[in-house]
Amino acid sequence: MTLLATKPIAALRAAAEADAERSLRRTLGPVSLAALGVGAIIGAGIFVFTGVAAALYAGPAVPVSMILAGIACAFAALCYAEMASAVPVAGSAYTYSYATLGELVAWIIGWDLILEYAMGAATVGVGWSATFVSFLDLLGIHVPASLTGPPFVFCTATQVKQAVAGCTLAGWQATGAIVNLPAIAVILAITAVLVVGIRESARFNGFIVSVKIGVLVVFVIAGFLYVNRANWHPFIPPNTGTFGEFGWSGVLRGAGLIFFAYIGFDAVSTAAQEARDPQQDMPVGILGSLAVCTLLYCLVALVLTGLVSYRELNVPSPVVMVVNRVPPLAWFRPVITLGAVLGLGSTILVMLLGQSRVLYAMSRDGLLGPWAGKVHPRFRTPYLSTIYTGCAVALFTGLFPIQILGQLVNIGTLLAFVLVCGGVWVLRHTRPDLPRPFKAPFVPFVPILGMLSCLALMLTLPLDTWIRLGVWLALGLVVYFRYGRKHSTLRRV
Ligand code: ALA
Repeated sequence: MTLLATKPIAALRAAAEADAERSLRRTLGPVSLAALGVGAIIGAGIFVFTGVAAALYAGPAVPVSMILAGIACAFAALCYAEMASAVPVAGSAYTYSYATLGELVAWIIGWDLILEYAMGAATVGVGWSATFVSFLDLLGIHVPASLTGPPFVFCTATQVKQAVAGCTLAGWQATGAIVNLPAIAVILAITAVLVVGIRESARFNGFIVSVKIGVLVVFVIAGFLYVNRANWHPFIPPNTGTFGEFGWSGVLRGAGLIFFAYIGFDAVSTAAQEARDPQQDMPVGILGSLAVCTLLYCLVALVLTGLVSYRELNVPSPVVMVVNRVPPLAWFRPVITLGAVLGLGSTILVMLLGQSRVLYAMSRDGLLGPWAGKVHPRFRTPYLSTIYTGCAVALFTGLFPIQILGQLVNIGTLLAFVLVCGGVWVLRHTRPDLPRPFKAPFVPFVPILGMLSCLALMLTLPLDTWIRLGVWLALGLVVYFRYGRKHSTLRRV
């Protein structure tokens, strides 16, 4: 059997029907679909990365970066939706590609999704920690800095030039901190919740989504009153001479980083089979949630860069910092801090849940060891994969700086998008017969533009990030050829 062996879609559907988990079938309209997307999307991207993107790459032009990243996501999202509707089973890009593109591509995507979900959770964990520490400060509880940061940070030449705190030499630098303890604690706590299997109830999720959006809307409205327009000039600060450090290349690199803020829209595409009228509602749901987020993000970024100089925004929780800096907004600090703590917590939960499901699916297919598929006898959750994921994520969130983690998440997710867009195009030729309740419009243009725009965003990321991706994928291939290929249930059948 070749590396291109695919899993029969009929078998997938039958398995899905037998899966008791999937008994819930709702009829989602365009508005509920968009709300689902917005809930999954908003997280550390806006609360944390907007500051970094403005301070290091794009300056006040960070909304332009956001629009560019949003457009790339829109193309990819339409392709995701087609894939999800053609293979209507619970799962992620991993399952879709196994059914359509073959085992090797599925393995690569599954392995790559670890960067999206596990590293994503680690990234948001760091953002959560900074916000939580700021919340404790408000209560008069001060956690020592040595316990709230990574032991090392990576400094670019520009950060050294700008005398960014802690950066005296380019490259890895000791920070004096030992470990990011709150980040580890939140990951372990959420892991415990997932093992016990408390499902996010729809009402609780809805509440957190409203809180997240509510605090950002109030931030925009209240903040606009105190904007100092001088901070927006120059809108695109001149390039420093290095690619990606301000100027248009900086706007592009900013888009490569702020892309993080959009991850999660695939939640809408996975709900394709629950949509009332997928062909009509999915594009509205997906593009609608992307449009709402883009608008909100741009406004937040404008207020952020208008309240203080973009140079000051390279901090772990810029939104909270800015509110703190403007005395008339002091009343808002507890509200936005608590809103961010809750909102980021829910993003971590969704990501850890996604990761354990992908590992579970890979184990069920024989590509990973049986440990990842073990279901707890009482809680009925894939507890071992959840616990291992939680421990690994805790290690990364406790020891690594947020930019390094975030860039790795982005490059991994962008690669998955490129493969999914390519897959949709290929499938139109190889499996024209496949029923597709939702079809991406203007094929092949949409998939091609999706691939090109995601590749362009990947190219804006630093070389180090590419090297890390290469090492990760190489490791994945070793695992596949030494284990997965021999144990694949599809092969054994
Ligand atoms: N889009 C999600 C966030 O910004 C991953 O946290």
